[in-house]
Amino acid sequence: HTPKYLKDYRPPAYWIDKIDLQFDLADDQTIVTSTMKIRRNNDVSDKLTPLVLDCRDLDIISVVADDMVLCSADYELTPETFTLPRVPELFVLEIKNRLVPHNNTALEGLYRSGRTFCTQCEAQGFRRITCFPDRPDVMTLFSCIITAEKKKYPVLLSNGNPVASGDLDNGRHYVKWEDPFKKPSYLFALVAGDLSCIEDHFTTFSGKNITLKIFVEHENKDKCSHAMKSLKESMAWDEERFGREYDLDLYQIVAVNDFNMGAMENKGLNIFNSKYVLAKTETATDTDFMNIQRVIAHEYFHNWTGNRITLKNWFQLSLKEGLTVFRDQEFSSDLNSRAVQRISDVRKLRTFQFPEDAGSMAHPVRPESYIEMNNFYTMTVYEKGSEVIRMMFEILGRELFRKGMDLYFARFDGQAVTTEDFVQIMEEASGIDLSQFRLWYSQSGTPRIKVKREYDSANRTLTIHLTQNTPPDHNQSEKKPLHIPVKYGLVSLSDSNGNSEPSGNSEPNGNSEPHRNPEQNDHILHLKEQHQTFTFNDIAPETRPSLFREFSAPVIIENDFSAEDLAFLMANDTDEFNRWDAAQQLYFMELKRIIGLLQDEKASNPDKTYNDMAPPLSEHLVNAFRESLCNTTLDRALIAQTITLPGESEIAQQYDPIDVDAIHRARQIMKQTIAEKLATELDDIIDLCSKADPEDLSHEAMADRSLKNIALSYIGSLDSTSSHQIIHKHYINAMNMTDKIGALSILCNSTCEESTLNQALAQFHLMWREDPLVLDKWFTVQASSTRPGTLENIKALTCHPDFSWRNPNRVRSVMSILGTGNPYIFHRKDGNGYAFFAEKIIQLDKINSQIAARLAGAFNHWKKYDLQRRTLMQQQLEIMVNTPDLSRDVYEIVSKALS
Ligand code: B3K
Ligand code: ZN
Repeated sequence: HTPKYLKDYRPPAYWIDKIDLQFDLADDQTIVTSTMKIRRNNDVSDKLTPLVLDCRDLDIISVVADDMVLCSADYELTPETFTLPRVPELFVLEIKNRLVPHNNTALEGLYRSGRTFCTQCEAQGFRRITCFPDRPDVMTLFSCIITAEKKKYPVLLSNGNPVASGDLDNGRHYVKWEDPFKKPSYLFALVAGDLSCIEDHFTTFSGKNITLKIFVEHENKDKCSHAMKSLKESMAWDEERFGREYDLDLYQIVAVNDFNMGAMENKGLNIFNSKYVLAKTETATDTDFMNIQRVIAHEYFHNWTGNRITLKNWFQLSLKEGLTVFRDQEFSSDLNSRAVQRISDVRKLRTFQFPEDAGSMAHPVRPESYIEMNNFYTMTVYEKGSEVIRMMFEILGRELFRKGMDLYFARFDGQAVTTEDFVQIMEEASGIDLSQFRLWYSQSGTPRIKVKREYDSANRTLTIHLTQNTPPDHNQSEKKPLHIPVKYGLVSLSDSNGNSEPSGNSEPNGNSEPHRNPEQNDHILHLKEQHQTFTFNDIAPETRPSLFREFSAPVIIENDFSAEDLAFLMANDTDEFNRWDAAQQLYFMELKRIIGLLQDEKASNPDKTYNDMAPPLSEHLVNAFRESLCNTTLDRALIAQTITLPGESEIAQQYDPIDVDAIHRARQIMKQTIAEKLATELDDIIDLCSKADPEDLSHEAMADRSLKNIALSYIGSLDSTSSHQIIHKHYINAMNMTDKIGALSILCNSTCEESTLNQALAQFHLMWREDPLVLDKWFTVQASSTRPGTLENIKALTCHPDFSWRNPNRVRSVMSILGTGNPYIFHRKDGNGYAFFAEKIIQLDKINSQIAARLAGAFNHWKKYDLQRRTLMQQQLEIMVNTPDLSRDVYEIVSKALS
């Protein structure tokens, strides 16, 4: 399990100009024949340089080099390499090997999902199919002949265009595919099965007619229209916003049930987790609909950012992922609500990426080493990577950023490049110096920004002191100051549009006037030093700065705001994101106060449990909450976001050590008090928002449902039969999945009678047991419950006849929820959560090490807990790391957690 380093990167010794693949598929085995045109890379190799191809556990049948049959003594085969010691400068190599796809439970390479054959090659799955230089900088022309029994596998797909097809003997048939674009092996794909096809068309801006096809199991034919609509929206948006046109005549999407991640952008043949394709209002929630739109777009956008321009090596992963996430976030913002999109993206970043950046797996956006590449498809590479692109967008401004993107596509089309190439092109297009900005790619950790205000009433000046600090970690023991764009406004009652220019300041500490480039976006402070001071002239008293508008940088902001300041910003800031954020800060402030009171009470009465304590909530908080709830002029989707309290994991980040039980109790007290004090207001909102047509997917209808369901969750938090009855009634009357699962999930977290809950769960199961995606939800609501007995129920769920360790969605529906979504249960003080979890990781590792490694990340923050929990987690980590034959995937996560 030795690491690979970025500093060791060398160009490939040989190029593969062309590969012709043939797959002979059968139920028991698949024979793969690969014919490669190989050319020495004379820049780095000579005739003594051996040809080393990657492979993984391949069963080789024959090898022919330039028509010469080789015997096994002519080549060297290890579990991971195939080597020919001496080869000519130019030659043809044919390798035949045997695969057993139905035994491939790793779901990487060629495998079966139900009765369908499919592939997953990113990052390094192609080497499980055939011997090849399986690295993204080797770009090759692919052709692929697939043969299979016609009755069982009528649909045979690969990348590019079908160029020939026909019947063969024994009821078999074939299709030949050719991809006109050179691509790295990770973008290869093959699908064979008995699938339904939904077809549509898109006319590009140059008038080209593209055929769009979505392939699904026959029973899902009625669940594809939203995915198709999203695809067309994506194609139109990429033309409009980035000038990008689709480049093949055919765009195919296949939905499969067994898939390790969300989807895969294979050239011309995307393969999707069915979760991100299939939807109708009876079976999918509003969130599912939004996610489908986003993921369809994301994979489509990869055609330019990822496929046409690809990666020089895997350390550059964020070049395609960060950029493509930025593009999909912008797409969702343009099509839906920008503010709601930003809030949900920032919530995701704060809940998952910030802790990652502070834990044992912390790594820069461009990592410097990896043991298993699959472990680096992280929140940091994706979400922080997108924030880094977003900051460049803010620093350059919309027009120069677009100019930079145009130049990027023109300069690097057809090449494998680096994040450095991207930054350089942005500099070239804009003339803006990004040398300090580059640190965002190489330095890990979340910067903390301290804000201090000073108002001079005699001179009417407002001075803001900003200090940045990134805590040291195993990547860098000393962190340099970053170039941080601080988008801002000044909010006062007299000037409510919140725009004012900072004046220069000539503080003796050497801080200088904020750099102003006429081409740069207005209203951005450029924080570049560790300390910097910005002074604003002619400022009315009672003016509050609104900083980091739209969350202009991925940082932790430590304000000096009082509760009054926050309430003021909540009411008056023109930046919708910052209004929401002010509410969140206010909740945090109150939660911290209550947690403190709980801990104090416990310290003086160690026998008492938190459940017996109920310190009262501050009046100002209830008032601020009421104001938000009853604001009739606001978008209801924004109200829903504003009245959603920070989650337990987000609160936990503010503590070291983390007091899981106090956090849980404080949040519960807050919900219950609000539910009691604002009962009438909540009821009114629920009524008002219950009028939407259950089939309506407009922003307004979705907004109403989200607000209604949040409001219901407050009611459901109360310990009264009448409130449980209200939720139960909503469950019974729900006319779509959003409302159905919304109510069921509230019931699962309430103190309602066991029998009421069990009856509802049984009814739901009976209704939906044939639909795997809906059944996942049934597992999830139970695994998310904080009722006593949940851990025991989770154990029972993993033995349920409908549970399977081989299906990633099902595993996630229970285990990921326990490990990352239900801290109160996972961190049970007796350590049973940890022991169960580790035991299952070890078992799962044998089946699917990628998913097992994801789960193992739940232990990454063990050092942040109290001594008892820390010790218990450490024990489990040690059991795991000492398990014989542990996969590279789990080994990397667990060993890094322990070090
Ligand atoms: N590029 C794929 C992710 C591949 C993950 C490999 N372990 C999906 C995406 O980001 O679009
Ligand atoms: Zn992606």
